[in-house]
Amino acid sequence: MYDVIGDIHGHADELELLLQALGYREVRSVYEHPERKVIFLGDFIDRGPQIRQVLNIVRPMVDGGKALAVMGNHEFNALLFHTEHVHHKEAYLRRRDNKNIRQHSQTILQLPDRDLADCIAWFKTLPMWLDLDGLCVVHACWDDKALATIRAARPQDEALTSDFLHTACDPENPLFDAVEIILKGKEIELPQGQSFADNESHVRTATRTRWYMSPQGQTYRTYALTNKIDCQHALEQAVLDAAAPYPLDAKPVFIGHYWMSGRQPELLAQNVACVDYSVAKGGFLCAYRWHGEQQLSHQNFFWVGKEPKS
Ligand SMILES: [Mn+2]
Repeated sequence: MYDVIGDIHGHADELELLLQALGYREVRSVYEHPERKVIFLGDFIDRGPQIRQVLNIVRPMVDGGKALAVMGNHEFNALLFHTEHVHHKEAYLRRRDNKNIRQHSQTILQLPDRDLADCIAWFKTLPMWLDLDGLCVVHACWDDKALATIRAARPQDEALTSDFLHTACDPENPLFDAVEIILKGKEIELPQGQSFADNESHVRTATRTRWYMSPQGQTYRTYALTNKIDCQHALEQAVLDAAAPYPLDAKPVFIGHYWMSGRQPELLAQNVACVDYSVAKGGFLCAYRWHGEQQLSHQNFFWVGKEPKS
């Protein structure tokens, strides 16, 4: 059975406290549990102060069979940031502009070049999702069509190739959208003239959606995965047509990524749990202790750290 742990973003102290609270103990410097394994949801790097320590806890657990892990968008971005573009000399697949450098800066500052290269090689081996007996795990969104597109480009979860990374950076190629959906979730444009300010005060005209819900009968406000949108228009037909809600009787799916806030973790649906509670923004590091249930319970959340500010 599994304990699913959300986005860590360089917060090793909280990770150790959480593992200890869940009954994991260090054996020859690797955390393990006699009966359980961790599943890490990705986003190990960037933002926080202890990125190297986090990787030094997570990697030996995964490599030693004490944990599984999927890739987060920050690991994927790091792969692109450090992969040279084959057609553009001295350019990288992820533009090294101020915004992208700022987002990745703590990782670059904290990891010596050799360690960083070693981590990049390891990130390439991470699967983008896990479809296990009784549960599914993905960083941001479970979408069968997107999974099939990625599967076709990476048949056996082999290490990501330079070819794959180049193709995934081409907005004209279906692999681009597929990776965006799986690692960042789905967004919809708000109706003309509508916008909102996100947590970092950026004005946005698109919003992340509650992709797992049926969009029928919903408004922009209720279908958005943020409470900052007031638009009460019904969703446009194109949004309804493009939606692929996650069936209530499907295996439970665990996600991270969404910087949730609140006094305590809540389920998104009876079979959908987000375990990212914003440890890197003063919130807490969260886990779900799964016992095999199809219908999830909010009582199975564990967390350490402060209550996230909303
Ligand atoms: Mn993320």
